[in-house]
Order: sequence, then C-alpha cells, then structure tokens
Amino acid sequence: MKNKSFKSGFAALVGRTNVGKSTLINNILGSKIVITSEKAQATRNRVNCIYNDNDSQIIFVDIPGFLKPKNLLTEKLNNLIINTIKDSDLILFVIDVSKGIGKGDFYIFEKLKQLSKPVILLLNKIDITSKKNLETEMDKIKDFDFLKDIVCVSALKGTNFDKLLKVIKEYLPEGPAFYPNDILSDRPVRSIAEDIIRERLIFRLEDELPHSIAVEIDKFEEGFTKTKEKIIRISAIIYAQRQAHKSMIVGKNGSFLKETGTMARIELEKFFDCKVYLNLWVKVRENWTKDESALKEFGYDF
Ligand SMILES: Nc1nc2c(ncn2[C@@H]2O[C@H](COP(=O)(O)OP(=O)(O)OP(=O)(O)O)[C@@H](O)[C@H]2O)c(=O)[nH]1
Ligand SMILES: [Mg+2]
Repeated sequence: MKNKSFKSGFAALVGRTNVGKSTLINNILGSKIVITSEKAQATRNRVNCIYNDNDSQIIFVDIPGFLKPKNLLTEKLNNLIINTIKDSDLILFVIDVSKGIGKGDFYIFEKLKQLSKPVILLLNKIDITSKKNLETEMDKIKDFDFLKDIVCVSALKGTNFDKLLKVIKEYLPEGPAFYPNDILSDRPVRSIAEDIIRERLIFRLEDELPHSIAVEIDKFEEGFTKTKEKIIRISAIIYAQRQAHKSMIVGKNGSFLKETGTMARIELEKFFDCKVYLNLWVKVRENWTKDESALKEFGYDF
C-alpha cells in the first residue's frame, strides 16, 4: 500500500563524459537499460530509468556528459543537459574520483551552484581509488557547502547503493508514482535498438570516429519464423560524416560491418529475448554533426 510518505521524483545524472552515470543506473536497476562505454560520449539522449521499491519511485534520468562545444551536435547535447536539470527534482553530480577532481568538474560545480536544485555529489569508481587519494580529493571540495550530501560509490561493483538510495529519498518530494511499477524505462524500442547498434560501433571504432556516427532505424518489424518463433527484423542505417569514414566502417570486402552486425545482433537478441534479423547499411551524410536539418532528422534537436 502506498502511504502518505511515498516519495517520487526525477533525479538527473550530471557529470563529465565517461564518469559512470549510465553504469550506475544499469546497476541500481539491475538490468542493462542504457548503453555504456569505456570511450567518451556514449549517451546521446535523455532516458528515464525507473526504480521502484516500497516507499519510493525514483526516476533516474540518464543524459550525456557535459562536453566542450565543438560542433552543433555537442551544443545540442549540452542544451539537453541544462533542460533536463531544470526539469528535475534532484541532481546527482557524478565525478570519476580515480582521475581526480579536475577543471571540468569545477566548471560543472559552478553551473550547478547557480541553479536552485538540491545537489548530491557522487564520488564514483572508488574500487580503483586508494583511501589516501579519496581523502585528498575530498579535501578539494570541503568548502562546497551547497552540496546536500556526498556519497562515495562504485557504480560497477554496487558499493554503497543502499546509502545512496537513502540519501536520494531524503531529498525527493512526496507524491504518487509517475509510472506503473512494471516498466524500467520510457524508451521506445526503436531507440533502444539504435543505441545497442551504436554501442557496438563505439566499441569497435577508434579515435574521433565513434563521435561522428549516427544510427537510424529504418525498419523494425516483429513477427514469427516458420517454426513459430518470435523474430524482430531490423534494418538500420549508419551515417558517417565522410566517405573515408564510411570505408572504415564497411571494412575490406565488408568484413568490419559484417562483424559489427553480428555483435550487435547478439546484443539485440539478448535485450529483446528473441531471434533478431539485422540488416545494416552505411551512408555518408557530409558533416552531419554541424547540420541543423540532419540533427533534427536523427533525433538530436533538443
Ligand atoms: N572501475 C570502475 N569503472 C567504472 C565504474 N563506473 C563506470 N565505470 C566504467 O567507466 C566507463 C564509462 O562508463 P559510462 O557509464 O558509460 O559513463 P557515462 O558517464 O555514462 O559516460 P557518457 O555517457 O559518455 O557521458 C565504462 O567503461 C564503465 O565500465 C566504477 O565504479 N568503477
Ligand atoms: Mg552515459
């Protein structure tokens, strides 16, 4: 029964790229909902990820990491972050403490200070940080009294999640749940498929290439095989900024694309829990990261 003190609200994950925001969400929810990567700029959308327990519904909002604006795409992603912060009840500011609190983090501190939202600081990746280093880093922020709390976590190992949930609930407003308690995210299936394919591409591509590709689902059809097994037929287009990039994505005799396609199909089958038939195409859309209409088409018009 939901009593009067039921808490519910939106907690946005804010921080630099690669600090572990998406990993934290997946591991709190106990299911892979959003993509993660050891390379920067994995997340490119806003996804509401829904955690339920007896006395709360916490909607963890996954967003991209703050980026140095270098093209229209990164500008739009930064807009998305600011708009999400404005719509949230609470900010979870995540720092990779193993790398040390740096200039980029202080920049975000300053931004958050100006917005009148409660901020909880998460010092992440304590599994690869020494106690001494943690103390040194904590010392750097001892004057940041606008922070409501500081929680040291390991998003990867699940360390201190109980404490984190308790602190989040303290600062969430009272109110009824926003979503039914049997859904994990508000993400449309096409968009999930898009990200799973992009995640495999990020994994396999080097340098700047992962940041300059977009994936668009052309066809997503659910059906049955002759033997009455469920199957999803997906056709997706990978957009590259230049011909040379396209050649790399396709590879010699199409080998790179074929291997990436197989890896993506395996992940898609795991996620959708059925057979998947995946068809990938590669097209060039010259400088799409700087092109307003292309960004709109690819769903990056925030
Ligand atoms: N050792 C360790 N690695 C972690 C931890 N949390 C995340 N990682 C790793 O850090 C990398 C980045 O994680 P993501 O969750 O994709 O980071 P993000 O902040 O969502 O990044 P963007 O979406 O690009 O903004 C991945 O390789 C994770 O496995 C942690 O607690 N400990
Ligand atoms: Mg992410």
